[in-house]
Amino acid sequence: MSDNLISKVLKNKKSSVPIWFMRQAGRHIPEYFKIRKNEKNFINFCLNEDLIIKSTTLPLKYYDLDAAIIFSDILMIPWAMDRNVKFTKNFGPSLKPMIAGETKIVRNICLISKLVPLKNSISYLREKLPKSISLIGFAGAPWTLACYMIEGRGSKDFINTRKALWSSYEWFMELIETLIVYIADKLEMQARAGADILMIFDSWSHMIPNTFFDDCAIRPTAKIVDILRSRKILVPVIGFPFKAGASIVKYSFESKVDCIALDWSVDLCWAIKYINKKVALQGNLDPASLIPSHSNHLRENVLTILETMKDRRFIFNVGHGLTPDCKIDNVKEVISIVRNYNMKV
Ligand code: 1CP
Repeated sequence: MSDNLISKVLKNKKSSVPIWFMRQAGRHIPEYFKIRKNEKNFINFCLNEDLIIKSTTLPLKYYDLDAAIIFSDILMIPWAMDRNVKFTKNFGPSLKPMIAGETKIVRNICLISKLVPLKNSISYLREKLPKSISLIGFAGAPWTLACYMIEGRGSKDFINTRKALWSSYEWFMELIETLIVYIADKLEMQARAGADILMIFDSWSHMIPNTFFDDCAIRPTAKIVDILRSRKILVPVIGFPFKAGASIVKYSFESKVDCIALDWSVDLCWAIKYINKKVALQGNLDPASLIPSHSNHLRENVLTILETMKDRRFIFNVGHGLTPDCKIDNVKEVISIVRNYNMKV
């Protein structure tokens, strides 16, 4: 593993605070839309090496960042499972919904062979990017993928997914187990291709009924990490249990991830008190703070985050993805505050 700032933090070494942004690669950078015009079909975009490489490196042209996240989408696994994934402008993703207890769960696809462009892009980028920049590979967590696969689209409450869990628990767990293997395969492929960090996005973990949090979030994540380690993939894993509240504490002790990405609702004083001290932390600026052209509170908030986290192994980030309307100047300002802070301490 290269010895860049993020790897240092994650390998338990003393380091200044690194910085990158979730969802930095697309959407808020005007040139992204120019690149996107070349390929209107988003799945094809995610399968085009040239476009993956251009989008991944785009934020590095604007910002002094410590990481690049590979351009792809969490829904490439359901796509590879033939769930008829489509992205429609102004609507978002749609998939063929799975009927709980009825839809046959496919277990024999060769995921890796369907994602060769992703693998090739990572190999190319790891070769080309400076060693000081981490390359992050990622996947959606089993629960979050199951949410999209059952619901067939995004949702405010994922009621059909939760209903499926209560009505067809064994079927649901078979789906989770199947996804665990595909996710581990995809993460392994990315690490072997050159990703130095892996991230698991559980963007809908706040939709898990509390009684099932272990079954649907903690145990599946721990199993994925176990599979990776058993296959000698030793790169650090960042988990993102979005808005999971107090359950983040148990997740931090049992999910086996090396770092937890904290969402913007988490009180950092609470986090440093209760979250497993062996894991590094990442977060958690509200991405909405980067939308207004001017805010009196932005600088103050960034400094408060840095001060609060000064005794922890910490990576500065947003507490959820950058939105399309966030301002490039605000992102630059945050980076400069973090860099200046590092020079002083
Ligand atoms: O039209 C477009 O250009 C599509 C917009 C877009 C982009 C740029 C989508 C559709 N996905 C992506 C890329 C993407 N997705 C990345 C690449 C790196 C980056 O942008 O920096 C990553 C890491 C993701 C991960 C992802 N996709 C998540 C997890 C992170 C999170 O924000 O919670 C989720 C939930 C998705 C699903 C998804 N993909 C796209 C959309 C519009 C959605 C969300 C739909 C919903 O709200 O349910």
